[in-house]
Amino acid sequence: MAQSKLDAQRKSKAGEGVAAKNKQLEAFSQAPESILTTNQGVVIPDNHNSLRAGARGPTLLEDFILREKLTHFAHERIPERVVGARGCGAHGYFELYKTLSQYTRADFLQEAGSRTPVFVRFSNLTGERGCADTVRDVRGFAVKFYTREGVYDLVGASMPVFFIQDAMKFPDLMHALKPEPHHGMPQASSAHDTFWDFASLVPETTHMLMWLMSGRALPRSLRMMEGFGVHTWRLVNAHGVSHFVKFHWKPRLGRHALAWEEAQKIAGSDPDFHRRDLWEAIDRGHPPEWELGVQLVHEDKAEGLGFDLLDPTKLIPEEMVPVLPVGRLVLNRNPDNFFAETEQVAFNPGHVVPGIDFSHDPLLQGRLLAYSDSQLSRLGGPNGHELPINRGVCPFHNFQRDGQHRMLVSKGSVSYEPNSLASGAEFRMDGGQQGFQSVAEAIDSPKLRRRGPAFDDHFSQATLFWNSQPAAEKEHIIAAFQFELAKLETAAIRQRVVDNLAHVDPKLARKVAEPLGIAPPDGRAAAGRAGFRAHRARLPIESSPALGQDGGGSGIVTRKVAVLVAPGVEVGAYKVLQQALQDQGALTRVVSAQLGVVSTSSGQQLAVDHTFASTSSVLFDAVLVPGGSASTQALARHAPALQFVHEAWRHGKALCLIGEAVDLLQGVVPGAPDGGRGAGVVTGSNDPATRLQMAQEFIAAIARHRHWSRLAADATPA
Ligand code: HDD
Repeated sequence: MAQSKLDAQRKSKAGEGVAAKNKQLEAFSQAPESILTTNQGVVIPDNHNSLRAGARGPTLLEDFILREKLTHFAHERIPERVVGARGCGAHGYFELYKTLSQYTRADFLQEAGSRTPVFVRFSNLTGERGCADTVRDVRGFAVKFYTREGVYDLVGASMPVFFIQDAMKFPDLMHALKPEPHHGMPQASSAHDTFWDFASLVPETTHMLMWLMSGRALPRSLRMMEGFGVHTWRLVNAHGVSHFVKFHWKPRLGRHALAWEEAQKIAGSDPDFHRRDLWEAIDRGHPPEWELGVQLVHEDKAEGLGFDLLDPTKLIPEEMVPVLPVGRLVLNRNPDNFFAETEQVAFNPGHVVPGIDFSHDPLLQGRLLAYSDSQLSRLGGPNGHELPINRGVCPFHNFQRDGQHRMLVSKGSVSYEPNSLASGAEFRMDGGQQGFQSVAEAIDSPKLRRRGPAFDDHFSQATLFWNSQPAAEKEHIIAAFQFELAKLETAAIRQRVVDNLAHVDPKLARKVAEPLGIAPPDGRAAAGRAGFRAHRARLPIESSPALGQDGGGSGIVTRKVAVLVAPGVEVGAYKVLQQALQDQGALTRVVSAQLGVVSTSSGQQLAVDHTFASTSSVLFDAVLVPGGSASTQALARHAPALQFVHEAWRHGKALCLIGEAVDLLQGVVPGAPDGGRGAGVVTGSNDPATRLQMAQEFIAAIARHRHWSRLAADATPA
């Protein structure tokens, strides 16, 4: 019986899955009604007053309506994820460009053009469920593919490497990184003693520390962030031939970062910055996209790479093995209900489908146990796969039964195998070749607790990452180390960190140590410590542009531009610019001292979207100030307006100052070279002949994302 259902499902057309998943979710959804009932369906006569003995008398215990309501409320929380607690998600699909049948038998990777429904959840690693979005952290990038041959979860992250090499250290890492247990601080931050104590004593963390201190830990948007499968996985074809594979998600909008000061301010101005950004982009019809890329390594060639593919603190530089684009991920539908979907979704790296298999990466192997275990307590039992968001689109059948919250009504007397009683069933019900086949490799080794020799190389790829950064990004990394280490109470930990950094790059270590009041970095002292390994691989490349910050993508679609105005604003040129920005998919918002309208120099009225008090420059990508002498004078007298311009300037954002508005620069960045008119600052007049040219320059400046050199040029606190 099960066999025939499986056959039917395999014959269904690729792409029908997206509609099938939506239909399945729809069957469980509920819209608001005009009448309220209890959970038993009894109509509630009055939802404002409990039942009492007389209008001023005590409430009666028999009020089952009140009791049900209060009891449900008291139990409407489930434990948050022990890591990755803060997250947001979206529905969409994965579309394959061309068949990967040469490498894998995975059904969803066979047919060019086929679409597989997906649900994606992005998360912060460290913080609790209510933490701010823009904290310095690695982001989870978990993709659930509802394929015709089962659910496949690619549970990845925004960085291609991890802190540790062995799952044995995961609880230690997370205990060190999470708030300290005696006082529960700090929230969602690595800038505290226990984290750096652990990190300094476990030098295998060094490569990941470089990523964590870089702009990669401060994405401008989840839509502008890369994703990685991190571990080496395996693709296995129909003949059982296996290739090692690394998965990459490349964002269409390019990878872009926030400035650290900006990220901190956003955490206060809009703690939901990332989830709002994702929601609004989908809502406004700009579905974010990523390209799935694979790096394939024949199993026989893995030895020659110079590092161990099983070590999750290593990546394969793209210059050594190119990333082949194989398909695209499109997120085009927001969830209907945060709890039912985003909170209850349960990812598991152990959810694989035929054609995808595990490598022996010891971190991955530990994860295979951890997720279902964690979900047992989070979802309260073993039936989480029955929740609508977790259900596959293909039928499933086995003799597992019962347990908390079982929804399936399994029929018949048979719940064992083999059997001869289930109607139509054979005595044995194995799927044989149709089923998941593990790679049939011979393993004949002694049992031991030891890592491969190349795992001892803790620094060569950290150095590669450092060498790959442009000058401005190097400054950000140094500043990030300095910020984090200055927060520590224990000087000896600072010293150990910079001693380790001397093995990444002596100049980096020296610069980091400068303001910290410690001795100069001493690489030999680091080498003398327990846990330090001297092995260092020789890589065939010295730097890898793909590892740099701020890359790829073009255009300004969904970028937000603040337009600062005051009464008397001259809108001639502004209207042209606004139209040009809108045509390119950017969003303009008018900011002024008061809500309502401002009157323009020509007597028109311009609607205001925000006041200076209700928004902030950090929530925008660029700032446009139209001209007009009255308007400019009013803005120049209004401190929040000046701060808006100053902050945008020092955070390297594109600015366009029209006519008299150019004068604002004198007030905000007096000491800057060229009076602040450097890269990314577009100025122009209201002259109709130059408006289009000005619009094009401004659009190009926004598309560059940031003009980072300005951060170093201005030392004035914003
Ligand atoms: Fe993990 C959640 C990603 C190592 C144990 N992890 C979790 C989530 C993501 C990752 C994206 C959130 C899933 C969701 O949205 O529901 N984890 C990673 C990556 C890792 C990694 C990319 C390294 C390559 N994780 C890792 C290890 C262990 C865990 C080594 C334990 C041995 N991770 C968990 C967990 C979580 C989890 C405790 C918390 C809630 C859950 O799984 O369902 O089991």
